[in-house]
Amino acid sequence: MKGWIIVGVLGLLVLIGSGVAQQVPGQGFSALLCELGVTGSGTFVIGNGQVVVSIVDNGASPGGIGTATVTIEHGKSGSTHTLTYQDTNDDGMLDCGDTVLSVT
Ligand SMILES: [Ca+2]
Repeated sequence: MKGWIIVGVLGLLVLIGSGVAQQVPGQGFSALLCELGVTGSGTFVIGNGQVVVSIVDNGASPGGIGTATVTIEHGKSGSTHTLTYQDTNDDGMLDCGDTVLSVT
């Protein structure tokens, strides 16, 4: 079961890393926050370190709109994206339960 989650996360990250972030639904990224266990800023290693996701959360007013910088590294390549989110669960930071509005 855990393996399938990792495969799904890797698939999504490959999509993002391919430069088609604008086409990745925010909904997919919202699910990714839960799968990675994101709470604010942090670094998350997926698999055996094939993919490393670094998040710098700029915070949000509780219930408001926030932004975070997301860097995805896979092998020797990497990409940086700006994520805009609605702090749906009113805790002032990016975590599972928030709605990702856009990823650029
Ligand atoms: Ca939140």
